[in-house]
Amino acid sequence: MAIKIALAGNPNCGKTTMFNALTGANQYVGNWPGVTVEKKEGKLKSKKTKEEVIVTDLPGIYSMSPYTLEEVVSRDYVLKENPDVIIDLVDATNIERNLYLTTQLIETGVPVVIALNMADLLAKRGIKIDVKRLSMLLDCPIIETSALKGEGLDKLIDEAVKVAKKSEIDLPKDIFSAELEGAVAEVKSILPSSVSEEKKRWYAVKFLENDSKVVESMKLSGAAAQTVEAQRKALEKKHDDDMESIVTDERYKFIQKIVSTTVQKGKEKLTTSD
Ligand code: BGO
Repeated sequence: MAIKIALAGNPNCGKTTMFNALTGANQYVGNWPGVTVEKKEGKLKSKKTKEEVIVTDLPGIYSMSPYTLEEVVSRDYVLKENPDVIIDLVDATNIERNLYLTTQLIETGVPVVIALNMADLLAKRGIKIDVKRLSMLLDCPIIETSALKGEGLDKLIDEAVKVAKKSEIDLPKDIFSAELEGAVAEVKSILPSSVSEEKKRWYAVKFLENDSKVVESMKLSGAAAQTVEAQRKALEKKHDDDMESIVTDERYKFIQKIVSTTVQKGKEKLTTSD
């Protein structure tokens, strides 16, 4: 069976350039079922892998919330079509903003490999990233790439294929405060057994946020729904804020914490060649 790779990332992170570099002319362009959002798929052109590898280019998005067609298309693909691995393109020159989506992708239970793209611009921009440490803190492999120059792509695919073939399943790591993690754990414990262990974190966070698509898609028992409601209300009261904002804040706090010890921004070098 072919290995399925999903390419995800923010708009402008270099996803089209990467998709073209990986698949060359072996592309099929259509639409996602029922919507006018473009769907691009292609066969990996690299001769390095024995297996057939299909790359699906997900729409560029900033978040996995349920508000835009692009977000819903990406979520449905990741959660329902069982890709073997997600390659998450992160624009290395804009790392804080890009990691916001990463914190949501790693929650889905689908293994993630980060392509730290635009790596060719880092030295010019005076940015230094401790990639090894960042990888450890996010608990996922990171490969530096330049989609534009075709650098790091073989290594990226090797890593993605390795992760796709791994038989053991890693559970997503905790990234929130102890208080929010406590609520997530409570909600995880009342989810139906039809939700696989590795996907429980995603569903727990989404139920806490009262995500309309998730609430519509999964009917909870009365007692389970009450547990979710009680956890949400307690946190909203304490923080005097809505749950989605509380979760967003906690994601950014986590990102700031890890970026503060892994990314150094120096003076930009003055060149005209960017
Ligand atoms: C223009 N390194 C560098 N330096 N640039 C990259 C890389 C990389 O690794 N990857 C992509 N780019 P898309 P989305 C452009 O179009 O693939 C560049 O939205 C320009 N165009 O070349 O389109 C890429 O699909 C004029 O740049 O991203 C593109 O994710 C001047 O990043 C841009 C400068 O890539 C976005 C750049 C007329």
